[in-house]
Amino acid sequence: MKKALITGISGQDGAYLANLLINKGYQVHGLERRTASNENYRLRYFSILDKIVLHRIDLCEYNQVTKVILDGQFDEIYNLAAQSFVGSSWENPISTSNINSIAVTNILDAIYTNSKNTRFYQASTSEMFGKTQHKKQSEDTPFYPRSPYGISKLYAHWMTKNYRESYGLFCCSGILFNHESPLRGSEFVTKKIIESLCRQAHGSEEILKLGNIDAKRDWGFAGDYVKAMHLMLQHEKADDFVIGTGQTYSVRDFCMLALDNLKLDHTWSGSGLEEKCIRNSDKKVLIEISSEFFRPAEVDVLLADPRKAKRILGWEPENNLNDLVEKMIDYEVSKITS
Ligand code: NDP
Ligand code: GDR
Repeated sequence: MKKALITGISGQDGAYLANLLINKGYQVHGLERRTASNENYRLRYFSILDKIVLHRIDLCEYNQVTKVILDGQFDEIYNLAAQSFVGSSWENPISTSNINSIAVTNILDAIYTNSKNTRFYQASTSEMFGKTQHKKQSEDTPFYPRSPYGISKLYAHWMTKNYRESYGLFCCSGILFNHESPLRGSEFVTKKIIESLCRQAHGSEEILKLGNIDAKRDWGFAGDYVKAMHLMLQHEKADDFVIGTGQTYSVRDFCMLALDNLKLDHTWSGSGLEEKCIRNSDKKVLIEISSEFFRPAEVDVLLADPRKAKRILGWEPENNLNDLVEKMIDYEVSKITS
């Protein structure tokens, strides 16, 4: 039986990955922080909480990290723990850097010192491309991060590569583009849109307030993306891979897909901060723009070139954006109507 450790197991990807590994027969251990607050609702959603060995440690404390890795002698470690919300990384640049950068060095060094045969996965991100000058982003595209989050992840990305090249450790970075699911945190734009529009379709008088709806992202389904993480650690050679769909859509496009799916006939009017989306039947404002949700520096457009992952790992996304929107709406509506 293979043994895996997942940091950030209480998050979206942690839950999908834990479920995947348990179904493959792994013994799964998870790290959570002492101040963990979400009561592992995502692990409960998959009914797997009682199948996981949980450890409560501080990933920024080297001695605690070392002990878990030395005692565990894991076959695979997936490092998913992070302050993952780009927007709040400007308000919390230091704590973001501690968990997203320094904690990764703690894990890498603990593996090097105590468990050299452990295979390591680092959750890198398309945010490292940031203000890219390239239409599509592959493993060879230069990085230009635009937020404390992107910069902290780039440090960890290079550190992962460095431990691979310096010591021959099996360390991979998955450069994952945005991926969403019914279990996405409510602060991220897709979940925020789906939650509010579902409530409005069921009678709520609220108005959805958004920031830059012209930003474009390559959005996929988290359930597909955790399969890529696992495939990377099964491959004969450690390497870095871009994971995405190869399609990009604006936040406005995402809103329109959700509005259509919910049969909310609508009209957009105005521009800039005055832009609104209005329901045709009763002229209720569904969406408006608020300066509160604009970022100090924006990543305008991201688009993956995931050909290497297809060629070497045989990985391809199984769900398109429509499938994703449907899954997210079904989940939300079932919560409202149950
Ligand atoms: P989530 O925000 O859903 O989960 C993040 C996890 O990290 C949670 O378990 C959270 O614990 C934990 N965490 C946060 N801060 C700390 C801390 N200081 N100490 C220990 N644990 C902490 O993110 P996702 O599941 O969406 O993403 C997983 C990883 O992949 C992250 O590293 C993210 O940056 C990266 N990534 C995500 C992408 C996406 O589109 N989803 C794309 C590319 C990369 P708690 O529940 O206690 O808050
Ligand atoms: P992102 O995801 O920053 O790409 O990071 P997010 O969903 O937060 O933003 C996507 C785009 O939407 C624009 N936007 C808004 N965003 C939020 N959250 N709320 C709003 O009201 C809003 N209005 C417009 C943003 O400006 C942005 O352009 C996600 C995270 O999962 C990271 O951890 C991960 O590394 C990257 O994806 C890839």
